[in-house]
Amino acid sequence: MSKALTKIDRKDAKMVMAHLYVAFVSLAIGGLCGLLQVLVRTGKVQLPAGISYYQILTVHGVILALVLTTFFIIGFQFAAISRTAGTLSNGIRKTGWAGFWTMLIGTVLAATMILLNEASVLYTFYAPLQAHFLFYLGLTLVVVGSWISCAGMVAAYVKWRKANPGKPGPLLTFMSVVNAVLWFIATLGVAATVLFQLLPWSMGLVDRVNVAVSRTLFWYFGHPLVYFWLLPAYMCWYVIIPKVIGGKMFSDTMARLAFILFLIFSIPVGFHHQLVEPGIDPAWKFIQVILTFMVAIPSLMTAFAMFATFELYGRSQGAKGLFGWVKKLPWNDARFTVPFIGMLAFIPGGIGGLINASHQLNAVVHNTIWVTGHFHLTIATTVILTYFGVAYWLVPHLTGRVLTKKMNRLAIIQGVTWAVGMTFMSGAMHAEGLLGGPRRSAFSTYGDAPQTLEWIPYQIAQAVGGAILFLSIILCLIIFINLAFFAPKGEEEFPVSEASEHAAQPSPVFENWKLWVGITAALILFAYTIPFIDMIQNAPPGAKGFKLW
Ligand code: HAS
Repeated sequence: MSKALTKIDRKDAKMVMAHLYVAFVSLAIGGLCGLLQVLVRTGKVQLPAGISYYQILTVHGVILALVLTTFFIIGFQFAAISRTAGTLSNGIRKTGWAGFWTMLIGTVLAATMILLNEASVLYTFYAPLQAHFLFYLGLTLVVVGSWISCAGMVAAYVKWRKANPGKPGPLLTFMSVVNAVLWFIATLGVAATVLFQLLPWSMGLVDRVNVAVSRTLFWYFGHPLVYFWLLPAYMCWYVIIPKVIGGKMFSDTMARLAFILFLIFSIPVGFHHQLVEPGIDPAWKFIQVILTFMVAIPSLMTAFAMFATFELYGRSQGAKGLFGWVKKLPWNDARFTVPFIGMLAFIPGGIGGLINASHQLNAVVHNTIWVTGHFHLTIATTVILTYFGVAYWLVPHLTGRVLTKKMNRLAIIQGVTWAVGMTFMSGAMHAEGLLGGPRRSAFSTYGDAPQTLEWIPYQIAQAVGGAILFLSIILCLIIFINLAFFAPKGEEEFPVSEASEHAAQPSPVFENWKLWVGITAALILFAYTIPFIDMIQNAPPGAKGFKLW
């Protein structure tokens, strides 16, 4: 490899690696819980020592959906900023460490309460299920830690802008900042329900909680949360993948526009998770469904940009015919193939999302295991395989090692086994959901009701898929440990693509933050103010806490 490779500073690398260690330890714990769950749901296996299905399910959801993702994203975004806007200042690096430790303490606190069986409330922690107050406190620390880190990212961007007046911010840095701003605005909802409702209620300071307000605040946060997960994957698709395949980015402007559209449209859409809930006027649900279809647009733009990148590259290599370019793609390179499998999964995953968002169809699938199938395609395949694909070059880049041919081959096997396992598991979840099989539910034949007996073959298929996925997780962990500690020393590239020479310079308007944050705030106020007033003015007496486990 050439000596001209831009390396991330060693101190920055250490801070990023700390985040990645937590993310991959979370993968190991969460993956094991996932295996146990699918086994329990076959009806043939029981958990030992009185451990409940719901306790394991809570660990699985919290550690994978909240902990793994947040640590990976913050680590990756710091790496992206350090690589494209220059080495972090000491102050910003310290902010990164402060965020890391705050999040870690919060994680340990929340995990301890789950393990003590004081918080089997699942990852959505819906009221009136009531956890121990230390669980909510732990989650609060995770969010506060993430704010500290995101503030560090914004500070790095502001510093770069001051040093480079008039220039567009480096694309990966710009994208990281959009995701950080999205996160600040989105987490206000979860912070509000935890601080003002769930903490005082779980500490016994108040007796009852307004469930509709709490769930609405949760979903105000919960939907943009999925884009907080998705945007780092899109950073890889737009900026890193073109370089990996040897081509160029289709359009820098289009990438920036897609990210700004996510900022604007990803928040005022939470009602699409509450379409069957009472207490919300259907007109407001309808408005938020329309906004949900708007937030699909930047993903459709991304699909277009990816096809364009691949096709332009293929044709530059002499590809002929409509699909000749497919053959020119570097299928033997895990840095491309693993995220590519993620892209493919987003075709059915995205279609499933549009089905969920359609009000009438939502009545068919809501609270069925179809929804679990949907998010195992989106977060647990599209996003997570892209994260793995990133880790396969980022970890050796940070540890001063290389991705060897052997590990590259193993990584491709990892991606393919994931695809096979997920086809079985998520496919069977979708099918069982259409037959009415519930989600968030341990094994039961409900007194041998005939309808429930139809679900069992699908539950067995899910266990087969889940077992294959667990093997794939073991492969991934082997590769991670190898790249972190044992791979030969050397230089692994942090690939960053340039825009195609035909692409226009990005307009400065993309960095008019007052404009974009202003539009976002206006849309949020429009979509939520009246429904919130309604929920508070016409509130029922509220619910006492339930502990059903
Ligand atoms: Fe979702 C529920 C609607 C995207 C995650 N979603 C969930 C839950 C999770 C989740 C975790 O409207 C469960 C929450 C819970 O616990 O209750 N979702 C959508 C919609 C989209 C969507 C409209 N979801 C995601 C993403 C997620 C995610 C992304 C995680 C990362 N979702 C819903 C709704 C519910 C829901 C309802 C509630 C259901 C209920 O009733 O409870 C859209 O953003 C999807 C747009 C995507 C596309 C696809 C574009 C395709 C691309 C790939 C291109 C491929 C290439 C490769 C280039 C339009 C970009 C091809 C190359 C070749 C050579 C062929």
